[in-house]
Amino acid sequence: MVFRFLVMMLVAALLWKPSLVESRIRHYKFTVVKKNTSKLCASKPIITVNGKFPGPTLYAREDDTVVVRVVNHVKDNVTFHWHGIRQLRTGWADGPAYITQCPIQTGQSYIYNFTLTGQRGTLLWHAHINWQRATVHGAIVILPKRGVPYPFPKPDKEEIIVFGEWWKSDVEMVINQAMKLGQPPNVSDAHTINGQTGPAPNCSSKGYTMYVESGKTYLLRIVNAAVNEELFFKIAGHQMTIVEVDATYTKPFRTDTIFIGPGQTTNALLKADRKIGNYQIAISPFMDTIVATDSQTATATLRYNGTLSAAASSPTTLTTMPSKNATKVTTNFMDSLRSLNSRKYPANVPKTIDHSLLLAIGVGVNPCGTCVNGSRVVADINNVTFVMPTTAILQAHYYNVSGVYTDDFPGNPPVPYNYTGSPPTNMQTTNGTKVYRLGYNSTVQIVLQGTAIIAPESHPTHLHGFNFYVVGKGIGNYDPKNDPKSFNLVDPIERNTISVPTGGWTAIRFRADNPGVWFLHCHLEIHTTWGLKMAFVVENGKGPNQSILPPPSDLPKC
Ligand SMILES: *[C@@H]1O[C@H](CO)[C@@H](O)[C@H](O)[C@H]1NC(C)=O
Ligand SMILES: *[C@@H]1O[C@H](CO)[C@@H](O)[C@H](O)[C@H]1NC(C)=O
Ligand SMILES: *[C@@H]1O[C@H](CO)[C@@H](O)[C@H](O)[C@H]1NC(C)=O
Ligand SMILES: *[C@@H]1O[C@H](CO)[C@@H](O)[C@H](O)[C@H]1NC(C)=O
Ligand SMILES: *[C@@H]1O[C@H](CO)[C@@H](O)[C@H](O)[C@H]1NC(C)=O
Ligand SMILES: *[C@@H]1O[C@H](CO)[C@@H](O)[C@H](O)[C@H]1NC(C)=O
Ligand SMILES: *[C@@H]1O[C@H](CO)[C@@H](O)[C@H](O)[C@H]1NC(C)=O
Ligand SMILES: *[C@@H]1O[C@H](CO)[C@@H](O)[C@H](O)[C@H]1NC(C)=O
Ligand SMILES: *[C@@H]1O[C@H](CO)[C@@H](O)[C@H](O)[C@H]1NC(C)=O
Ligand SMILES: *[C@@H]1O[C@H](CO)[C@@H](O)[C@H](O)[C@H]1NC(C)=O
Ligand SMILES: *[C@@H]1O[C@H](CO)[C@@H](O)[C@H](O)[C@H]1NC(C)=O
Ligand SMILES: *[C@@H]1O[C@H](CO)[C@@H](O)[C@H](O)[C@H]1NC(C)=O
Ligand SMILES: [Cu+2]
Repeated sequence: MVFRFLVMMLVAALLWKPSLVESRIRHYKFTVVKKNTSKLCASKPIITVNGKFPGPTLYAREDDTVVVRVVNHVKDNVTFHWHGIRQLRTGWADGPAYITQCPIQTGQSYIYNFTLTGQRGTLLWHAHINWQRATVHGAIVILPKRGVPYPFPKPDKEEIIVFGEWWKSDVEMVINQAMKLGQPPNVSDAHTINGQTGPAPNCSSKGYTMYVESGKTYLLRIVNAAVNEELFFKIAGHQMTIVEVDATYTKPFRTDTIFIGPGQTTNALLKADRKIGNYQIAISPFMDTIVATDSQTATATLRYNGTLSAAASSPTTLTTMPSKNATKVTTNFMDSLRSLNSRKYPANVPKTIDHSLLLAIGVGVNPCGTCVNGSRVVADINNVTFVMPTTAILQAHYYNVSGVYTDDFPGNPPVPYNYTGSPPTNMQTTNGTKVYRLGYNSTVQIVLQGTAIIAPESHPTHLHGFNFYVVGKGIGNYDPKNDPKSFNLVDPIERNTISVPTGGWTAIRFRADNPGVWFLHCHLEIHTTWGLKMAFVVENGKGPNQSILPPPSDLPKC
């Protein structure tokens, strides 16, 4: 009897201990410094974290607390965003400048402190001020809790693959010049894969090499950190199996082409099942309208270890990329994405909706006395071109400071029109710092409706603080009567950034269970700069753990 009791105690102790040590605090130090690059198309100083491009990978496990101490040693203001991390009650650590925090100024430091709850997979971190994220970005790997397996066959090895966009000029000069002229900015000069372009005009980089062993399976953790471009990704001769996007598991499916927007992440299994040799890896842009893009294909190499036939000097099996306007490839890819929706990882799609919003997103043209044509291109949501405040909205909300924002953001276009067919000839917008208020735990449906003002475009739209379910999409104007009939409320993909198709719409749903101020914006940085952004204020709940936590004592001041 006693013996049995002791055994039970022992078992209990053994079971108890791992859960005590399971969640850890992970400390990182991010020193923001300028660093000369020589490997790439131009030797120039770029802003980096710890001198690295791409920056360091942040590793943690689900339930861990991550503490990143940022020290700013550059002349520019900086802020950091942990893209896709829910930041439950810790909006102070979310990072978009003037939305949740004032910038970390030269010589200052700030500690980002947040806990990873209910998420596992790949995400990315990036600077969230001006165009700094062009060079200030890196991957986030959230491993499952200790002892919890992946819901797919365990890979032999994992590989992080980060895409970027490279300008020979200083990026802040590129955007400043565009804003001064009121015109679109110069497109980038090259794309990068793990910080290297591969052979490209006037670029010396040989390109990144990924080594594999024949027969082994690799988990590719793919991050699109490009500034203004949605990308296609291929590996010559190989299929990949998609298993996760934006740190949520998917139903596995095989594909030879991945479509990935800026801010999105994709995990894919790659089996090294081809003849030993060299295979080209490539990325190229997607753009199915008249908008200019950087058409340079960046290349890297998948190299099998083993024999001479795979030596660096051996020929490489090449791949052909989809054309820039290959809309069908993007549609096929997006239509194949489904939530895993298993017992363990259910899709909790809101079935009833408290707030139903229609957000018309696109560009416009406003008068500008000092611009070349007397006008400037802007962007807007429901005809509001967002004006950045000079104090962070979250602080203004928390301390009840008036005059920073108004809470009259329109939930519907002020004047409905034929969004994708015959847009108004008056392309002017209004401007303002407006937010939309949501009650704690209310349910929200947003239909993101693209417009054809100037030209229709695809908009990879990102919501901070939440994952949402993508319940429907279509081409043309959203039809509130008929389109909901075909919504997928069973296993829609869950993510934090979604491409709204060119000249079409996408419907998303989420539960506002995270109090704070949460940015919604196009992740094409140029559209954000032009004003395609707004914020939600989610009220505190009444329960004990339903309020935003107090701000950290080192929160930067404006
Ligand atoms: C970086 O390179 C430029 C020229 O390419 C040079 O003028 C400058 O001194 C270098 N800066 C550092 C910090 O090495
Ligand atoms: C991070 O936040 C937790 C509370 O969530 C606190 O206990 C801890 O001291 C903080 N760490 C740092 C380094 O600020
Ligand atoms: C943008 O491109 C134009 C035309 O090629 C060039 O004259 C200008 O210097 C570029 N701007 C920047 C900031 O690189
Ligand atoms: C490469 O550099 C040369 C010399 O600076 C220039 O004339 C040429 O136009 C460049 N080519 C490309 C494709 O940028
Ligand atoms: C493959 O070869 C590279 C380069 O020689 C080496 O760094 C790497 O460790 C090898 N990997 C395996 C799995 O053998
Ligand atoms: C895509 O662009 C190519 C030219 O690059 C053109 O020939 C083709 O018709 C276009 N396809 C579509 C569907 O617009
Ligand atoms: C604006 O000016 C540029 C050059 O200054 C010109 O090429 C362009 O056609 C003008 N656009 C409009 C809409 O007038
Ligand atoms: C919208 O405009 C397109 C193109 O002009 C037209 O085909 C379509 O019928 C219009 N839709 C409505 C609802 O008016
Ligand atoms: C947007 O607002 C401007 C300025 O008030 C107005 O002139 C224009 O008609 C509005 N456009 C739409 C589509 O609502
Ligand atoms: C907002 O609009 C007003 C009136 O149209 C204009 O005077 C002001 O300059 C605009 N502000 C910004 C930041 O664009
Ligand atoms: C939010 O609302 C749902 C549905 O009414 C309820 O099941 C859930 O417990 C609520 N969550 C919180 C945190 O209040
Ligand atoms: C940095 O941020 C502070 C606070 O908002 C602001 O006053 C200052 O002008 C900014 N500096 C630069 C170079 O933008
Ligand atoms: Cu956009």
